[in-house]
Amino acid sequence: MPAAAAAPEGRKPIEVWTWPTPNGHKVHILLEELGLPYTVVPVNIGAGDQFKPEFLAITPNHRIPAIVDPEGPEGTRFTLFESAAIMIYLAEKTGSTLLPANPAARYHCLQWLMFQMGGVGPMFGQYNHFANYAAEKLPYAIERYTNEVARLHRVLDKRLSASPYLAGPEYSIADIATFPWIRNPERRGIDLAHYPAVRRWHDTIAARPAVQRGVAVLSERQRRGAITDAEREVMFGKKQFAVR
Ligand SMILES: N[C@@H](CCC(=O)N[C@@H](CS)C(=O)NCC(=O)O)C(=O)O
Repeated sequence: MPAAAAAPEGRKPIEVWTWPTPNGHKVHILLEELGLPYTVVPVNIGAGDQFKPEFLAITPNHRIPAIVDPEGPEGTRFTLFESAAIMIYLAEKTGSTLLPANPAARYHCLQWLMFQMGGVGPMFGQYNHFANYAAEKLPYAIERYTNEVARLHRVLDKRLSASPYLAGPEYSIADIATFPWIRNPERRGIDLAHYPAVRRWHDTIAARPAVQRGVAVLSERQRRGAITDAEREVMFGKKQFAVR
């Protein structure tokens, strides 16, 4: 079980600019695990909120999640985007063992965090794009990302056959970053029966109360059903590439 740092009295809430997607859920889950006070600022990425000036003032990349910590490293307002940077920041800020202090354990944790950021996230995201979002179904692209999604599940299954958690014996931010991408495997054509170690790990993490609270954040705003043409235009149309 993780040793999350106790939240000191009187800490000002961290603003989380977010939406109920895997990258948003990582930060929601971590905040819940750490017991840090936070407020949610919904950024409806299907309606174009990510292009609003107030959000662009926090992140030039117009992607959720981003945070505003009123009590940053110098004790002053501090903004941060990129989910892994946010996770490292929050774990270090609280001295949590969710980012281990021991050097070898810490680098293994960062290794699997980078594996999520550079592999699982982008590849699963491209699978979603071509298989679920793109109006035109391109067989080559769907096959390419179907294969990558399966390959990455095999890598995870091998690791989790040898270790309870991604970084080693303890639950860490690497697990928190990866878990939201493994939830709802049917959306990626994945049957976890073929990846028993991933399923054991998934079920262990899914049972954690903080994880359940984290994935519930903004769940009432989650899209049910297929992407609409209007959402497609916002996310993949001209607007996306017009931001300066
Ligand atoms: N590498 C970024 C990826 C963030 C990202 O892709 N966020 C998506 C939602 S999961 C987003 O904001 N999409 C808005 C858009 O595509 O316009 C991170 O980990 O924070």
